[in-house]
Amino acid sequence: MPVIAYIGLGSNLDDPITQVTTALAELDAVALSHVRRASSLYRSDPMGPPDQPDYINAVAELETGLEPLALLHALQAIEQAHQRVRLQRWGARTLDLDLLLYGDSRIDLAKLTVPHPGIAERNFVLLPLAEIAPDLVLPGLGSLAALLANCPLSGIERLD
Ligand code: ROI
Repeated sequence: MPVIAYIGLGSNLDDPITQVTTALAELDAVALSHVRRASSLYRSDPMGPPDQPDYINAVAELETGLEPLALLHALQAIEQAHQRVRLQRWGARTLDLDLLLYGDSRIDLAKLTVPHPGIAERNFVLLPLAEIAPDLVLPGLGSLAALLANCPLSGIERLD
């Protein structure tokens, strides 16, 4: 049975708009999966060390027949294909793909936590998510609308 998953995309190196746009097409090409909706692109201030470029962020709604870990591995393969280098914890990166939500599931494995931890503090996740799924309720976290109401919305802008 297909499941609706939400994927967070982020990049702040090596032409971030192209990184994220290309990754959306690659997500759509993942086995047993297709992108049903994608948010606009957003420019956001870096969370973490401030001495790094601004990020481009987006969220995709993916219908998938893959199990969570198989989906995670597909996301990691796309990251690798974008020559992801990770020099520093919370530092700059060419492409980050986060499995934010997987249907109604709560997953607590060594390699994978869903809903993605930190989602509630990240306006660069909540805002694009609300653009494509405003009525969402996040397992264990409540409504997206309530999370947004409690998250500062400074340092982010939607691109057109
Ligand atoms: N900051 C922003 N604005 N966007 C991101 O996608 C992002 N990703 C990260 C860290 C380094 C936490 N900061 C970020 O992994």
